[in-house]
Formats: sequence, structure tokens, C-alpha cells
Amino acid sequence: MLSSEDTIIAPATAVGIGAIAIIRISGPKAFEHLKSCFKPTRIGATLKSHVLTYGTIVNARAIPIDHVMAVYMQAPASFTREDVVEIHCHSNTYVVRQILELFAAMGCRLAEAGEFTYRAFMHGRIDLAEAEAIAELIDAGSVTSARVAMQHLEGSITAIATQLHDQLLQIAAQVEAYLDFPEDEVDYIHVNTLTSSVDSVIALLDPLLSTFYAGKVLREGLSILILGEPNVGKSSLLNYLLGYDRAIVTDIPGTTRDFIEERITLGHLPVRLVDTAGLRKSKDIIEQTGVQRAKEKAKDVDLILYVVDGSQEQSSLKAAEGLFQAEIPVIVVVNKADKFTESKTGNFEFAQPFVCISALTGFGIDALKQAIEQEFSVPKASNSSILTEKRHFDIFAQVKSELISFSQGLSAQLPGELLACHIYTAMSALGRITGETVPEDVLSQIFSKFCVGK
Ligand SMILES: Nc1nc2c(ncn2[C@@H]2O[C@H](COP(=O)(O)OP(=O)(O)OP(=O)(O)O)[C@@H](O)[C@H]2O)c(=O)[nH]1
Ligand SMILES: [Mg+2]
Repeated sequence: MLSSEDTIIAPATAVGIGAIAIIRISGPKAFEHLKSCFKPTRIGATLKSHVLTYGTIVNARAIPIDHVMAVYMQAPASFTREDVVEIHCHSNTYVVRQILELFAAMGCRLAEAGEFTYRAFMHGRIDLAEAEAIAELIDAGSVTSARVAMQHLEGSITAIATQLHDQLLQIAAQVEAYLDFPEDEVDYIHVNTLTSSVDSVIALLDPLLSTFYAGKVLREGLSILILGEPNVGKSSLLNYLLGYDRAIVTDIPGTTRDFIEERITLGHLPVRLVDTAGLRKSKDIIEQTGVQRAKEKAKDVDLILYVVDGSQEQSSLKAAEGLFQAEIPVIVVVNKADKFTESKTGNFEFAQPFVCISALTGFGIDALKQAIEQEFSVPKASNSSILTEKRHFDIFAQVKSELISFSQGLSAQLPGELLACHIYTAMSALGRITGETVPEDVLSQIFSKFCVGK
């Protein structure tokens, strides 16, 4: 990361036409620069820390750029713990650009992605897990995802890491006591105490680790692939779920030739929905490529909706042969229910669960949504923490594996020094959650995922 001696600047809001844009400046010269270009409207008004003041930003030739509200937050009572200035101007690309250029001419540097948060982290304002939670909250794709991110921002992951660290510290002390005994004399009381202490830590870790799949779904969205033969109504289903005509629908088989991906929220689940080219052998090179892509996608999704046309004489899954993977759930969607009678429903025979719908009238769509939600029992609101970050999952999994090695070593009566190593490695791994023991390149990688201005 770059020097934190610089005063940095960036737009904190999305650039474009809107009511207000916020420009954020952080660093030792932030306040000085503001004073040189900001003229308070009220005669005699002076800028006070943490108080918004109305005035005009003028350029170096005293030409007004915009009427703004400006605030400076004196260090350390700011997000970065440096002097921070925020300018609330009208949201117009050219107004924002002129203000950025004005401060750049005074010596400010345009901030890198995530650099404000990086400074907050470096100055101890937040820890690494909380910094990651900010990115998670900004990215959240559903109310539940936002709530989980908020729990992380409030420190739930840090609290778990701290609790585990304290427990490991106690175990380390017990190991030290165990070390004091002569090697040929095994103290069974100590061994039993150690075993039960380690077991109780593993009992904390297991339920936490098991939340990761749900967390990944909340974070990245559930990927759902719509597959089926041509003309069965795959694109119609996508459009119905989206609520608007995104994909072209015609009665010509082979209408969709590439895949179409859109984000929606199903109940409390964020979803990435992918419509694909109908599965058939085609001489058309474009369509064949589309079919190939659909087949490849089928290996790497969370759920497949396999659509069949229920109004046809035969509704089989023949075209799907060899496509379904054992670990990926499939729901058969029997479409065009408006064209067949309910009595026909009893004739459908599929190895997978099926739901009858009409993508034309909307019949059965609620039942389909319920079937999807049932496949993925992501907690609606949870008091216990959910792991959403692969980095956190890997760390907690490493802690567990160190503890298992420790237990095995204890049973095998390995020397205490070797056993202690596992506990210290686990403690150092936990330090990576909060960022105490994280190498610079890992930090850069984490903060580069942020947007500029955050
Ligand atoms: N009656 C009826 N017609 C439907 C229904 N769903 C789709 N259709 C019609 O079926 C035809 C094909 O629909 P699409 O949604 O384009 O089918 P597709 O599976 O995406 O087809 P390809 O892109 O060619 O693979 C269109 O004429 C739709 O209007 C339904 O539930 N009932
Ligand atoms: Mg289609």
C-alpha cells in the first residue's frame, strides 16, 4: 500500500447525475486545503470540527465551482483517525471533477481502492474482519446478507476469534504444566483436562464452520441454472421470475443461444439466475457453442431448474443425460400447466422433485420459489454468526485441524513441546482474523477489492 503521509482524495459516492455527491479527503493537509478554497456563506462563520458549514468552493482564480456543505473531522475522531474533510456538492460529473482537480493541484493524491478503510485499519480504528465487513455490507445482495454483514461489522467474527484465542491460551498454560512432568510419568488428570478443553473448543468450531455454505450463498448469491430442451419455456421462466422481459421469447426452438445471467432476490435469498440455450444437437455453430456453455455451467452451480414442456406427449429428461452431478440438486419444472389438465400431473414420473408451473400465467411460481428455498435452509435471521468469507473459513478450519493433531498427539503421548506447537500455530492463525498477523501482500489483496473512495 501507498504512503499514509499523503493527503488523499476520492469521490465517496457513485459519480453521475444525482442530488448530492460526497468527496472525501484524508491526511495531514486536508483541513488546510479546505480552508484555502471554501468560503462560508455566513459572514464571520468559521469551520468547526464535526459541524457542517454551508459555503462555496472556489477555484484558484476565485471562480465559484459549487455551493456545498463542508465538514472537517479533526484527528483522531474520524474514520481514518486522520484529519478528514467531506464536501457535499451537487452530484454532477464536472462539478466533482473540478473539485478533485482543485485539491490535486494543491497536492492531494487520488486515493487507491479501499485506501480510506486501509488507513482506518492501520490506525487501529477497525480490525481486519471489520474492514472486510464494510466491503461485505456494500456488496450485500439481500436484506439477510446485509444483516449478516452488519453483525460482522459489529464485531461478531472478532468476538469469536477472541473467545477462541482466550481458550487456547488457557490450554497453552495447561500444556506448559504438562511439560513440567518427567517424560516417563504420564499425568492422566492433566491429559483428561486437556482433552476435554480441546474438545470444547472443537465443539465451538464445528457449528461455526458448518455455516460457511449458507454464508457463501448469502454473500455471492445462489447460482441457479435454467436448463432444458428448446422451446420448453426457459426464457419465459427467467422473465417471469425477473418481472420483466429480459430474454427474447419466441415459438422458434433455439431462440436463446448464449447464456443470460441476472440477479434477483427469492424470498430472503440473493440469486444469480442463468438462462441457457435449449439442449439439442444443432448444426448452427453459435447455438452449439451456447449448448456447450450450458453444459459446462451445469457442473458449477448450486441448483438446476430443469424445465420440461408438460403439454407434450412425453416429458422426459433424456437431453440431460450425463449432465447432472450427484452433489448439485435438481428441481424438474413442468411448464405450460395452462395447457394440460391437473389429472395429467399424476402421470409425471421423475427421479427428482418436480413442480408444475405456467410461465405464461404465473401458476405454480410460488410453489417453485418455496421448493427452491427449501433446498437451501439459510437462516432468515440468526443470532449466531455466519461465516461468509473464505479467508475466515480457512483460518477456523486450520485451527480445528491443529486441535485435532494436538488431540492425536496427546493420545500418542508425543512430547509436550510438539503438542504445544499445534496450540501456538492455532493462536497465530486466529491473529490473522483481526489482522494482527497478516502479511502485507494479503492486506493489499483484501483492500484492493474495495471501491475507490471507501
Ligand atoms: N401456453 C404456454 N406457453 C408457454 C409457456 N411458457 C412458454 N411458452 C411459450 O413457449 C414458447 C417458447 O418459450 P421460450 O421461453 O422462448 O422457450 P425456451 O425454452 O427459452 O426456448 P429456447 O430459447 O429456444 O431454448 C414461446 O412461444 C412461449 O410463449 C407456458 O407456460 N404456457
Ligand atoms: Mg430461451
